[in-house]
Amino acid sequence: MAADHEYRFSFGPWNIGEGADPFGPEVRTPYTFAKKLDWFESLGFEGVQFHDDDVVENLEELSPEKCLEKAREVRKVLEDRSLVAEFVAPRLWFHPQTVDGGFTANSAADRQYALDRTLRTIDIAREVGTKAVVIWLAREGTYIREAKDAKLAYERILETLNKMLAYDPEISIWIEPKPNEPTDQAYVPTIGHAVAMAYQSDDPSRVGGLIESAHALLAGLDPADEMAFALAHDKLGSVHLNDQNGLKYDQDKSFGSANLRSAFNQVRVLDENGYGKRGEFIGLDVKVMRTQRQEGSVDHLVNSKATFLHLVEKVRTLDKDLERQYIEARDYEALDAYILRHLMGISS
Ligand code: 3MF
Ligand code: MG
Repeated sequence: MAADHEYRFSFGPWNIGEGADPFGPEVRTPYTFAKKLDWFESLGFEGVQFHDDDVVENLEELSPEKCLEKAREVRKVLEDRSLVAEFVAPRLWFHPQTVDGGFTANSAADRQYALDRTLRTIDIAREVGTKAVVIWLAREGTYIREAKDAKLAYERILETLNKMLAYDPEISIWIEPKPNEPTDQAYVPTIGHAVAMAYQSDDPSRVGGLIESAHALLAGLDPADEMAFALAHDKLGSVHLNDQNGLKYDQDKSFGSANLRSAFNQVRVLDENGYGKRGEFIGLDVKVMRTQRQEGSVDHLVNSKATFLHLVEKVRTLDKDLERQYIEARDYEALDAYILRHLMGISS
């Protein structure tokens, strides 16, 4: 198996969850943040992904100074354990003032709330020790298209990106595209949209994307090709590897669980293009099955990481000569069969 230390892994505290879904409550008891950090260490995950309120609980109730002090405390806790914050993302979908979205809300007061909270997230990111801010545009969309002016919405998103860039000359913004859920129709649904917005921004070099496998699948796109597109533009800040069984609710299944070949191709595009060599993380945005008992709360993380490393091995042990021969002969049937045999571990 490929060596762990060649890749840096990350996930967010929300990935150790209690199993609540829209039809039922929690089925496992929550673990403390400290216990979750124990797992980061013991399972070999160096990077911690945060929402702003994962770093500073109840941040709305604290003064800006107190909030930054708390963020510095978290940084110290991470440093003591040799962990690092990978990014911080403003949680712009929970608060009453984000019901109609943040940057694209029809209410000017709500848009101001979203901007203020995002700039505060940048302050938190700085204090907790990362220069990356992720923007998942959760409610920036509509349930019926007539509810918002879509062109104006894109202008407003761009305006926010520019305000963020101007606020702190050192931060990078990674847009995490998703085509739907919780809204029906979301703005910036694919990495192509995100990259276009990056080029349109005041500092394209500081705007990129974070690609989540399931989000690409929900858009009917191939996650590996989405990653290739971002890599071709040098705009792949991070990834959220997971899986998704068709066009359903956002499932966040373990990596490779629904489509092992798609997972193989994601690992292939990352590994063959040197992703990770500049410190980029292999992020996992996976959810354990609701049926899992308390003691199995992190099995999905263990399994996803192991699958990733096994697939790195599969990528590196592919017979390149054979692959080239099949491609030169335009014998894609033979190539197809060879890939399947290779994934199944059949040597002849
Ligand atoms: C939703 C997501 C989010 C983002 C997270 C970080 C809760 O489908 O994937 O997870 O990844 O907010 O930006
Ligand atoms: Mg995600």
